[in-house]
Amino acid sequence: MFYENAAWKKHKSCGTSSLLPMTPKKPQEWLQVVGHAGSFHVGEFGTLLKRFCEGEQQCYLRLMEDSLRPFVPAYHGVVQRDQQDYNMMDNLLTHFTTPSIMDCKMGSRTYLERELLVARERPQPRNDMYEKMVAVDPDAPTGQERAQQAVLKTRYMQWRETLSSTTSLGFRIEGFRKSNDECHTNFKRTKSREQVTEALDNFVESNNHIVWSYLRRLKQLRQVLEVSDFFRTHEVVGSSLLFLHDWTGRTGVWMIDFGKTVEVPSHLTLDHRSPWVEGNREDGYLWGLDNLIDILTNMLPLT
Ligand code: I3P
Repeated sequence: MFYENAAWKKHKSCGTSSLLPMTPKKPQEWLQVVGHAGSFHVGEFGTLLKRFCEGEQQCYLRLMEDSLRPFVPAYHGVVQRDQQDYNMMDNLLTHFTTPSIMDCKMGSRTYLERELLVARERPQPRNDMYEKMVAVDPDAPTGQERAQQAVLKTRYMQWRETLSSTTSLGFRIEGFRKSNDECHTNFKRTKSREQVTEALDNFVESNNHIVWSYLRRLKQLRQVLEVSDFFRTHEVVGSSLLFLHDWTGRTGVWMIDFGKTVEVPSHLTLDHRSPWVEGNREDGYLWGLDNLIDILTNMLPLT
């Protein structure tokens, strides 16, 4: 069962989209809070079906052969439902009991370099993004944007990045749902370390054991990212870390959403920490992970 009215983003076949499922009183009862509405179905045998995107499929196929495999949902190929193709992957919630779940969008940039080129060559100002912008800050549009009642997508994305912690910390909280069904999705202006810390503390309900477990997993992930062939050769944009914990103390973090992850030309390798300069394809993913680890570490009492 999908809770489509609450979907944050409209449906589309590719691009980033993730899930915040509802407390699974029955395994098939899901709530899509973050993600493009209608992009997901719960499959059989503990699987999740995500609307097909070829770029994402290529990433999953490569990731299944990479050292990052333990940090992504297992990929099981393409299936059809009602004449629509879906990528089938493990449903990460299967082994949790009424979990709390959080989506953090990683990186200091949320649009691909190629999107920037397209925006320059064929600018397509968008009214929906203008509306979303003025809803948050009526003073944000320029005079020209106000006259057009429209903004370019890249301009909107950059504005979102600087308004949130994406630019300042290299990641942002997109939303979370706690095991008691409390749902928080209003993080567009959550920018400072203090604001992010407060939100994270709310998510883990000040439970140091959970923080410690997340930290251990994130440090393992960082070690693997630093040696992963896949990671070194891909611009990873719009990808999220999915955090899950439940009352048993079980925790997990996985990388999800590879709809905007693209291979870079062979003469480039990325370190994911260097500042972005157009052409270097750097995405700030590891810089963001460093900051996230640092913030979580500071939430623990000094020993
Ligand atoms: C959306 C968000 C998504 C983006 C979407 C934006 O803004 O930045 O990441 O999808 O673009 O509308 P917001 O979070 O403020 O609602 P992609 O990452 O797939 O580009 P879209 O409207 O073109 O789908």
